[in-house]
Amino acid sequence: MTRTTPPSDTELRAAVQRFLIPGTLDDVRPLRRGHIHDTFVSTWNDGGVARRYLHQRMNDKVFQDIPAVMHNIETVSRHLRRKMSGARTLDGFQVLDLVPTREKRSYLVTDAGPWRTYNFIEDTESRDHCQTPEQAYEAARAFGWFQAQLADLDAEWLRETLPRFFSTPHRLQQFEDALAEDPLNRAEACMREVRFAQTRRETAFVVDRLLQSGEIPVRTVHGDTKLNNVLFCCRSGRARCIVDLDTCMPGYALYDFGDLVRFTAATSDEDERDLGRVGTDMTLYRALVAGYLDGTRGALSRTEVELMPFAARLVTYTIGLRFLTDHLAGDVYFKVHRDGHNLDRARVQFAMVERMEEMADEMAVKIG
Ligand code: GN1
Ligand code: MG
Repeated sequence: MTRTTPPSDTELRAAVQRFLIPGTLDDVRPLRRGHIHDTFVSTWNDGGVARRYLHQRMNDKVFQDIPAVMHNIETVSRHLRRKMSGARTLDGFQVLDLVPTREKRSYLVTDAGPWRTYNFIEDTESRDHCQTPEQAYEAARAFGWFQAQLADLDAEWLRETLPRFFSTPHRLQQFEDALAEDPLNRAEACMREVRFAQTRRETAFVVDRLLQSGEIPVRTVHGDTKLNNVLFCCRSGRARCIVDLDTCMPGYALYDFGDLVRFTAATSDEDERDLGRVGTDMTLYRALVAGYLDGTRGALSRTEVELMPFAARLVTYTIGLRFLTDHLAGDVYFKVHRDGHNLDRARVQFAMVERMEEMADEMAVKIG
């Protein structure tokens, strides 16, 4: 079922009250974040104590198998919790808890859609922009740590909720299909971006070939390593929790690193209209490299380390392809808030790829 309109206030309040939360609901309001789900934060009064919760109405057009998504999240959380053996934290990191429904299920289905609820981790904050190299280092260390913890999780336990999600050749195919179909006749007005995508099509196959030949391993990855998917401790500034496990699936390690660079080291917003502002901050980039190498704790092979700068370019190109594809297809996947929003996003990604190509020497990772 496609749901493009936000839930009504009545639907929202009814849904959140079906979760097993003590006390009475005081307030619930939208939190504008992410391109896929609708997110809300609620405040409850439990005998004078105020507590907050995070709710999401999941997008079941994108994630057509919600039980599989929830299975993956529960499997990963259980794996991390087992490693904690009763402690509240592991290496200073916490696990985000799902709040069950009153029927003790991990998610709820109402006429307005499928819902899930998380505990809000107090004293933490998420950031849309990276302000310091320390933040970049911490975010990369956290995602590296997360990946290292999942190295001994049997990949067979995870379902591939979005088939070939990380495969650039697959994204290229989707782009070529959308271009051939061009349902809204948008292609003509974005030939510059189309050509940009086409002239780099060979890079799309590099990682898939290395995976097929076994030169780099398949690893379970987070899959959406935006800075705002890390919760930072308000007091120490240290990374405390990794959130958004929707795309946690078998992939290649450097997808996570590439996506980190794409978002966290970016000198502009993902949808900036002034392309002169677009680029990669090299100080933040170096902090990301250091944090990611520390977080993965020597688990990466020499080939993987060498590929880090290439991965940054590849993932940025791939996300650019996805935005451009969605623009051509009529904005059916990513939420848009203005005309041409997906095209703007694609332009930013491609401009960033160009900058990274120019800086390839500077971005190389020294193996020592
Ligand atoms: C989507 O909605 P959000 O921000 O969690 C997308 C990611 C993209 C990202 C680009 C399931 O993530 O793959 O990298 O937008 N998630 C899905 O900003 O497609
Ligand atoms: Mg996400």
